[in-house]
Amino acid sequence: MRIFGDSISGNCLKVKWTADHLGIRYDWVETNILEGQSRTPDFLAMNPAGQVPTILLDDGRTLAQSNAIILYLAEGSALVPKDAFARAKMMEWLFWEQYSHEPYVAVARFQVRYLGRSPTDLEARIVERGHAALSRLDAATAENRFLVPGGVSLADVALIAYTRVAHEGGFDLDRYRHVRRWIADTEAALGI
Ligand SMILES: N[C@@H](CCC(=O)N[C@@H](CS)C(=O)NCC(=O)O)C(=O)O
Repeated sequence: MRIFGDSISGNCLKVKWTADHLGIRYDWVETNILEGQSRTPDFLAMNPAGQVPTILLDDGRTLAQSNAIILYLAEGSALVPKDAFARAKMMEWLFWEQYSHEPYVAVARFQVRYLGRSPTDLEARIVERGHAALSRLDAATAENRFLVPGGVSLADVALIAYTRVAHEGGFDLDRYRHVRRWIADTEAALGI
């Protein structure tokens, strides 16, 4: 399998960490999004959305969307709860991450760290919603060691990706002590 990913992207690192944790072999193809390498004709033939991460399986099939990819890779492993309700809870976090966390926490980081914008110049809505997402995570991790009770799961993989670097977008993680504890526990559990 080949993983097309940019190492600056949390969405791509989710895929790398999942594969590494599960001992899945792959070739990493560094794809620089700032240089438009996900928008070349060859790349668009693989993923018309022009985005990383994208994986290319040995039989030629391709798959995009970080959370779809990690779900595919982790099928049958301990990162996906066996119990139907716990699995659905994990999915609840995965969908929430894409709609209510990543568009704010990751976008703020991208604008500050990679586009050179000052955190004080970020759109107020991005900052507000980013803090709302971090507050929700703080409340959840005050109650449970991992997001889905029972052990580390893909919910933690997906949410840690941009949360652990939220400070790079101007979010002060000192305000979220349960989140900081959860980041440390999740990093240890995943070996990242
Ligand atoms: N929802 C998608 C988001 C993918 C995405 O936005 N990828 C960004 C990097 S994090 C990208 O490829 N940007 C380059 C571009 O759109 O040209 C996922 O979770 O994989």
